[in-house]
Amino acid sequence: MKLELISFKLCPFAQRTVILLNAQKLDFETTYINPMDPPDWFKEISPTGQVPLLKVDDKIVFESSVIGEFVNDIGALDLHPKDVVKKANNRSWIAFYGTMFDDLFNLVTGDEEKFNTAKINLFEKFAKLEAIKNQEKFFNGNEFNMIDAAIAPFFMRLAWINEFCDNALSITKFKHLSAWSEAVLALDVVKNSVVDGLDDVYYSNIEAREGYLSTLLIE
Ligand SMILES: N[C@@H](CCC(=O)N[C@@H](CS)C(=O)NCC(=O)O)C(=O)O
Repeated sequence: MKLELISFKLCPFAQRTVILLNAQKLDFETTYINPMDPPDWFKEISPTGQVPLLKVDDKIVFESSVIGEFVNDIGALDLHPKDVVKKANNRSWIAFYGTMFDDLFNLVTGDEEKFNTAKINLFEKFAKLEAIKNQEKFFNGNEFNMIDAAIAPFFMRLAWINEFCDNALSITKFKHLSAWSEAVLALDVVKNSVVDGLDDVYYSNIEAREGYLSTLLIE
């Protein structure tokens, strides 16, 4: 089975796929495109115009959460809990993260009003996650699972924003969430899921968006 990931270096959803492919030690090729200015061949094969897209031989799988399930199906490890209720619950929270990525986008691109609204929305969601997160290292215990991989790109961007913008979105008051983020970001499979220097690119992206967040940059 030949796997080709169509990706964009800054895309958190594509990063999810990289984490899972690497966690499963699966071989794959990567083709980078700019989804804001996509080549014609991409428009022809992508139903949504979005990355990530996984080519499996000549078939297309799209939507990062579905790609994640597929990678789990073909991988040697089952990165979901065995218990079907826990598994469904994990998938529900993975769907919940989707709106957090929307809030993050609004935080990076929005004016002060949009920034403040997005921050309130996001912190309400953090409180909900904090309330259900246990003392365990990862969401389900000591093992890194799909539910951790799906939020890893979010934690990475949040950590960058806090580093670049004087802790503008500090989550230290959420003890479980903070510890979970640290544990996830410490993993090699997460660290190695982005190209070198992506933090600098992210910094430049915040600057270039000229939103309220860009006024909080400290370097
Ligand atoms: N729900 C999609 C979201 C993917 C997504 O938003 N990708 C962005 C790049 S990070 C994209 O391709 N944007 C181009 C567009 O929407 O036209 C997934 O999880 O795969």
